[in-house]
Amino acid sequence: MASHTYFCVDAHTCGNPVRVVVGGAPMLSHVPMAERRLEFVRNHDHVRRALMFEPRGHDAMSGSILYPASSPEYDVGVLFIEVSGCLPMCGHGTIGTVTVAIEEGLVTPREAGRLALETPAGRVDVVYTMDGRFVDEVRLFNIPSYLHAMDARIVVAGVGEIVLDLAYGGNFYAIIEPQPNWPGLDGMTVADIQRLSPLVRQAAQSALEPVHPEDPRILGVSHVMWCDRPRNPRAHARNVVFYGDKGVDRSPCGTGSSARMAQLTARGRLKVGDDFVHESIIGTMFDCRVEGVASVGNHNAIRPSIGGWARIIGHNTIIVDDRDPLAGGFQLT
Ligand code: PYC
Repeated sequence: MASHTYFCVDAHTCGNPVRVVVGGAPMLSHVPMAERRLEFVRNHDHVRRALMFEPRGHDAMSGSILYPASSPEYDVGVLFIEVSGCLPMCGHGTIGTVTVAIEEGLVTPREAGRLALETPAGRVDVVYTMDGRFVDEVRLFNIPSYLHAMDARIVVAGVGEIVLDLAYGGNFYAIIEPQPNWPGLDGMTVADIQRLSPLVRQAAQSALEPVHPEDPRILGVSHVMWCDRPRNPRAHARNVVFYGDKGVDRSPCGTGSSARMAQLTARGRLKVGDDFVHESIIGTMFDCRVEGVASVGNHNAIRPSIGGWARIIGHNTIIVDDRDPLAGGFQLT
């Protein structure tokens, strides 16, 4: 019988949870974070399930673990954990993690207001502003993001034909805009999103089977983004992102916003220098921007940035005790 204690700081970024594990996480080899992610998935995924699933987490739980970076070019390494697995990159997770790391004094920046993060998807530079001892805003300069496929046609049971784009912004997103068989978000309940998104994801995956052109360890359609016009006059667009088995992002989704800007730029609807304010299902917003161009394999890509805020909501000492029959975590299906 064993009992394990994890020291966590719980936060949320624009409404979506970020549980930052600051003590008790497994040691990993001193290799790049992309390899450490695979090592964690291979040998320690039970830690993710215990901390993300019920009874300690819930269907939308998300978080990160801080590790020493593998090279001096970075300030810290970040492993993203979520109900859906270990993401290569997570935008709302980055904003929450940086807020926690700075406010709790876990990372000392070499230059005030800047951090270089080593994520499994690559280097992510971050700038942040302070209001007294609190982090006010975090802006992350995300990895190159690109449109992978355009106008893919899938058939969704009970809905009919859906046309979608597939874009990468740190995860692969099936992106759906209003169209004859899907009039938009206003008629859609959260239960509808949770019912339809797995069908869309499965069909998009079967049709497109995406693999990152420069890193074959990153593959598969993991997220579905439903898009519509904004409610808030300050925003340019609204979205709801689905992940895991039932997760609905309460924030405007950082990697999703990056994928969306890559899609809109490839379609000529955004250009370098444009701001893009993205609104979430609960009305919170990310201030995003197309910072520049890049390439990913043979694809034209963009360099997106995402600005947002996070708040710490508690210090959480989590116990996983083998005497507990539900120690490994569970999900309702
Ligand atoms: O903000 O990148 C993000 C994200 C991914 C899944 C949920 N949020």
